[in-house]
Parts: sequence; structure tokens; C-alpha cells
Amino acid sequence: MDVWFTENQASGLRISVQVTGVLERRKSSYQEIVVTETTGFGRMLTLDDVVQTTERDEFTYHEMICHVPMCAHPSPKCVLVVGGGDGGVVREVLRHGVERVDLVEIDEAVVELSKKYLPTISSALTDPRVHVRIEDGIKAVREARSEYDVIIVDSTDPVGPAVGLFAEEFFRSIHGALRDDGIFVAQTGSPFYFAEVIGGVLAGVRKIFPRSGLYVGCVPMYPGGLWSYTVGSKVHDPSVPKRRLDAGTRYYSPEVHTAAFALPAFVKRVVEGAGLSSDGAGPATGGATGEKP
Ligand code: AG3
Repeated sequence: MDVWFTENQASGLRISVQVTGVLERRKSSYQEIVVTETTGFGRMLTLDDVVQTTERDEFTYHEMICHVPMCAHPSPKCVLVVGGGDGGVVREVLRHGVERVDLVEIDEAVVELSKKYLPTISSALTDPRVHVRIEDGIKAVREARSEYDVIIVDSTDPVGPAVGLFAEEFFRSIHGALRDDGIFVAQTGSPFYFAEVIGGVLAGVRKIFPRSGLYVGCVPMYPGGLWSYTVGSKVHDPSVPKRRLDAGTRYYSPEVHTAAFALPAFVKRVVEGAGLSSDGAGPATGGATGEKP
């Protein structure tokens, strides 16, 4: 049988993936979660018909959202992951010899189905250093005080329930939840399709963090392929790796870390539109800014 899953990626654009079966379909109080078997991408997790991850390409996203902020920090010990109930980010964070990782995921069913069907992605969730909390990420971050070296926001797209995770108020709470030299990253979607979101997020982050920036990576299954990550940092320059990661990564490397901040011209204009270079704080060729004047 020729069965295809289709995601409406953008206005006038759809992507289809050939599927051989549905492993489980579950309606939680937040969303519909489906795990399918595909012919080319291994198992795939979708939330409300939006692809979150596939076994085949997940490393491109999980390595880039994790290792850039983690390596930009000289000694991250305590890490918070907001969202990311599939466990992919947590798996990567544990390669850094951290003491503790808190995962705050709002939907318990995402964690449960990921553990059941996506073991290569979720296996780290049972590590003793990992504390999975099923609660609202916005509330959890608001209540945390100077606890974390790194915070990673692995959210869904900036529509519906996730919009609060892209708001300035949330980035203020993140600032409060980070230690004095803390650093955070949030996935901010496709620069091609979500330029306005990125501009808005950057403008907010820039008001709150002395250093901020945007970097990009490729995620084959996401709209446009080119994906953006927004960083805010209290002290350390996010574009400079402070440590080498010796574990065998498949996408990230120190060279990719630095290169990811060299933005295509149309993305650089989005960054500049958010005021990042207008006062001379940012380098002309990259996405990371220096000290705020
Ligand atoms: N979080 C980002 C998913 C965004 C996908 N967007 C889309 N397909 N339109 C992924 C969670 C993986 N841990």
C-alpha cells in the first residue's frame, strides 16, 4: 500500500513522508501524538500533524540545539531543558559530564510514547542525573532562581500553546533562572518562513541579555531545511566554543559551531532588523553580538 503522511509546512507548501504503519495514535489533553514507521526516516513523532523528530535526521537538530550553548559555556553542571519530552536534547546534554539535567515537559504522553517507541532518542531519560518533571515550562522557569548554567528551550512551532515560550516575559524568567554566567538557547524556526518570529524573539532577548545571537543549522524534515536557534548569554560569547566535545557527534564540530553564526545575507538582515548591528555591538559578518554598550 502506498500511504503518505503530509505536513502543511507553510502556505502553499507541503511535505510528504511515506509511512508503513502507525505504531500509536494518542489524544492527550494538549495535542494528538502519533508515532509512525516510515520507509526512509525510521520512526517519526508528530504532534498535531507537525513533524517533531525522526530517527534518521534527529541528530541534526538535537546536536545543534545542545552542543552550541553547552560548548560555549566553560563548565556546565546544571542544565534545564524546557519541552523536548522525546529526550533527544537530554541525551546530547549528558555527553558533557553534567551533574544534573531537569526536563520540564508539559505533556506526559510525549515522554511515555517516546520511551515506548523511540528508544534511541529517549534512552537518556532514565539516567539517574535526569529529573523529568511534568509541568508547565513557563511556570517552572518563573519559579527557578539562579539555578542553571544552561537552559535549552526545545519547543514546538511558535503557534498555539507554545507562543508563551517565544515571549519577552519568558526570556526575562530565563535570565532569572540562570546562574551569573548562564547561557540559554531556544529553537526559533525557519528563517525563511518565520522571519518575523525570529526578529521579535531577538529584539526581546537583546534587551535582557548582554550577549545574544542567532545561529543556523540544517534539519532535513523541517520547513525549508534551514533552521534557526536564538541564544542569550550573560557573560560568555556564544559563538566561541570553550571546550572540545570528544564524543562522536555526527553534525556538530567546533568548526561547525563557529560557522553556524555566519548567516546567509537574508537571515542577517532579519538579525539587523531586530537591532543587533544597528548600534555597532555586533560583528558585520556574524549573528553573535559582543558586549552591550
Ligand atoms: N522541536 C521543534 C519542532 C519544530 C518542527 N516544526 C515543523 N515541523 N513545522 C522538536 C522537538 C524535538 N526534540
